[in-house]
Amino acid sequence: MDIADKVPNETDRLEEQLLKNLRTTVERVLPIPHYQESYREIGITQAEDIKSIKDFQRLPLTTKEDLRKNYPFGLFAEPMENIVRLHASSGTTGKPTVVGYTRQDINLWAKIVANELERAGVTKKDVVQIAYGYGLFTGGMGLHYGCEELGAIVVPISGGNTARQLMLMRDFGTTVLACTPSYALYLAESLEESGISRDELKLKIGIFGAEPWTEGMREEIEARLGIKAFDIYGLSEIMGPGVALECPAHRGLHIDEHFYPEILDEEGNPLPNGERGELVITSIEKEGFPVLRYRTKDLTTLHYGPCSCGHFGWTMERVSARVDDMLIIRGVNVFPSQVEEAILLEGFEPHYLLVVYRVGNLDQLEVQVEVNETTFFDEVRELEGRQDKLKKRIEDVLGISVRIRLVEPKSIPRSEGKAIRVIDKRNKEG
Ligand code: DLL
Repeated sequence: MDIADKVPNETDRLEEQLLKNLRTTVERVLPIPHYQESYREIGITQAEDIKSIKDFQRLPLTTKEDLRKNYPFGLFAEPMENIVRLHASSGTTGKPTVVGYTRQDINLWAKIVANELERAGVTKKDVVQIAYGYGLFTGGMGLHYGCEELGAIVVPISGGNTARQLMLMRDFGTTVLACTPSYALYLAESLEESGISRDELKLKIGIFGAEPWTEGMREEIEARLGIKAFDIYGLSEIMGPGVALECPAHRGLHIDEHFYPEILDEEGNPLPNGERGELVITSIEKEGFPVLRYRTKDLTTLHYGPCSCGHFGWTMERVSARVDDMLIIRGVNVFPSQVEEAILLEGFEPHYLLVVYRVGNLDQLEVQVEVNETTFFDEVRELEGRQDKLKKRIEDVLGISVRIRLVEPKSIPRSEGKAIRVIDKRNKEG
């Protein structure tokens, strides 16, 4: 369904409202030289020049590069005296991207996250253990303010110190765990070795995001922790966690109405709902750091319409990958999530690493996969059989030959934040 598929009067009203909201963001960014210059080039000097969604879609896209060029505060729309918080991306190369929030932005963010958590079933009676990192990363603080707004009890433990996490989870009666899916899996694994039994815990809900994860990974975490897992999406440039979150129907992540999403193809042309491409987001009502048509580099598909939970609007499918994560191996596009799915389908642990290297001029992909303690002592022949099956499944999915290396239990580094899934040695060797 699209906005245009609703009853005509309702359609006009929704489109008019959306346009009004988008014009407000345009108005807010127009005094910023970066936006002003690029908009003037296409004849837009005032918000009223945007007369339709089509006009809006002519506006230039904003990229991470634009944020870097305007480092640190060049794209802020409010004087610094009105900014009350800064966050920054954890980028490993170059300058970080910096975002600023006014007090109203912080309140809005808290409300958005609180609404979404409520829809996922979190209540003020819940004890929420926030094991996302606190600091410049938006994960910890974003969830923190949202939970407080909801009235839930917050345990601001941040990431790491796994034994302590488990002890407090038991002693405080934690009911909701918020962290990356890879850390949730690590906690589940550590729980099994900790001497604390699952029956001693009161966990029931997981709010997991900040990195791509598969449906198979969800099933694994849900089974091992005995919880319902919800996918939460967000990025610091737009606000932080809470741009979208699943509801109990688990039919995609509902995008909050303060964000206007679009999907673009590789050339930057808009794609209709239902088609997969790069997600582009415009913030609505943000003051300190409004962003217009920001290229997220995340690949997903949009749908528009009602959900059984009462939400009406845009829903995005899980982000399976980032454009940046795509490896091109011998001309073939490879995403780590395709390998993760195959690994789980063959009954291996979702602890894996893709190592890409070059022999002569030929790219090679080695998939390192952990075996667990039980299978480690299986007959060599049995293990070889499973390894061959996994190899065949991955090769069928990717369409290129791969090398599988089964590695010892616990030998792939565990992550307390975003997991590292790929080591690309080609450039260093090349
Ligand atoms: O990761 C914000 C966040 C914190 C989201 C906690 C959810 C929970 P950044 O560090 O700026 O912000 O990274 C943003 O992470 O563009 C995606 O590539 C990826 N990402 C975030 N959530 C998901 C998700 C936070 N649910 C980048 N699924 C985004 C897949 C995700 N990828």
